[in-house]
Amino acid sequence: MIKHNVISVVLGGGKGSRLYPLTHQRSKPAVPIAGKYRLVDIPISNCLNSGYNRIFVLTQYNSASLNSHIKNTYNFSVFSKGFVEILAAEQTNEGERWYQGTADAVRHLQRYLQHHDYEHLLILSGDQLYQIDFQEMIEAHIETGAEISVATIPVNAKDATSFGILKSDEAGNITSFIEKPNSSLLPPWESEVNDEMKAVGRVYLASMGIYVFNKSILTQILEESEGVDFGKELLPEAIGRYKIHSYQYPGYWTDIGNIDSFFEANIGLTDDIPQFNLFDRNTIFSRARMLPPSKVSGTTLDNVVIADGCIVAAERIERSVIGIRSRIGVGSVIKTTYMMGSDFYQTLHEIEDARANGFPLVGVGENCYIENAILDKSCCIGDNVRITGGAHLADGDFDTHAIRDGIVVVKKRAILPAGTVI
Ligand code: ADQ
Ligand code: ADP
Repeated sequence: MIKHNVISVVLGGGKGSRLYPLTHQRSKPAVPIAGKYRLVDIPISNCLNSGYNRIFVLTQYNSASLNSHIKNTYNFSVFSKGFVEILAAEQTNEGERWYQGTADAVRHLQRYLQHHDYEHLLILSGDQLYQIDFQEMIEAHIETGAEISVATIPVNAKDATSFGILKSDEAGNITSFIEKPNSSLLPPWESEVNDEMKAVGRVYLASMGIYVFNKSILTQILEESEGVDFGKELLPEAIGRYKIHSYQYPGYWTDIGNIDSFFEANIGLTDDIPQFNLFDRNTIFSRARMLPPSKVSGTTLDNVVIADGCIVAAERIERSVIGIRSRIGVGSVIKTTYMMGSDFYQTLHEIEDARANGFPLVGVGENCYIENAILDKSCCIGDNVRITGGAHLADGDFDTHAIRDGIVVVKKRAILPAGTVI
């Protein structure tokens, strides 16, 4: 039974420049993860699994893939009040204007919220991998009499500089907050944490960028403050003025804002017991595509997550995620790679045509070697291509691919002719 009157807001992304080139042709919430989902499916599924089905997704710009994904995935019955609605910055009536920050995005949403009945606004980041029961968070928010709640998690000193760090009193009230402190400022920000956390140096309490606001408080704060960002302005300004509760989350949570963390989050799914559990009772919702089952011939698969609709004849694949409709040719070896798959199948006729003209087919050709790479959707990798990502490669941006932290990211629909070496 859902007792709470909640609307959720997913902050779908600023420019997404840290995820370039994956965000070159699509908005950040639409970036494909885990072979068959989109980033935005994670926060939305968390909301739906918590019983909260009124959801806005705020994004800087609309993309065809985001729209079609939301439209084709989140359909509620006419008997339900549920909706998932995208609001893009460029679409406001005041003309084209970028959201200046997270709070500014929510300030724009206020107009739309007027027409809805709710008590609590649950604000979520769009680029994180986690499974939380938000009902428990809202329950704690109400029980503690909080006006604002912030979900928090202990982190180590290295990570602490990338997050909002806070201190709370024994009752869990947040007494101070600093956004992304540099390491010289860190020492006084240590918190009391349990022995397990202390043993691994996770002694700083980080904001997960997940907030609950009482309706009237949020309206007041957004009116009073000129700030455009929750972490930089609104939260620090609210300390001491409102009752802000720290909801400490004990489970797995990771921020997937850049290529390196995006790659790690995907490859992490291939671990024997992954920290993020796809095989959970709670469904992660995504588009139901009605694809055929995958067909694998003569391949040794070791810690591989493989989505629907693939045709795989590779020699060996290890520690990799293979996305929908992937085709991988005979003799190829793929290691520690996230292949997103394809949006379409080539027909037998198209395949014949491409072969006759010496064009690589969509997917990975024969006798390729691919390691430490992300292959965006629908790339055409010719036969005998070698991609060996790693620390030896400097960051760079090229026609067909980019290199970020040693990871080779082959761009969407890129064509790598037979024999290419990266
Ligand atoms: P960051 O993630 O660095 O820190 P920010 O860049 O503001 O903060 O992003 C928060 C979320 O909002 C992300 O999902 C982002 O994509 C989205 N977003 C950013 N600008 C947006 C805009 N203009 N319109 C729509 N969406 C936008 C925040 C907090 C920290 C906290 C970390 C936890 O500020 O205190 O520790 O999240 O990840
Ligand atoms: P992404 O998944 O990379 O974010 P989209 O969801 O926009 O991007 O990609 C799906 C697109 O692929 C759809 O617009 C669809 O029309 C297109 N598509 C489908 N079939 C074919 C095809 N046979 N050839 C080229 N494009 C196709």
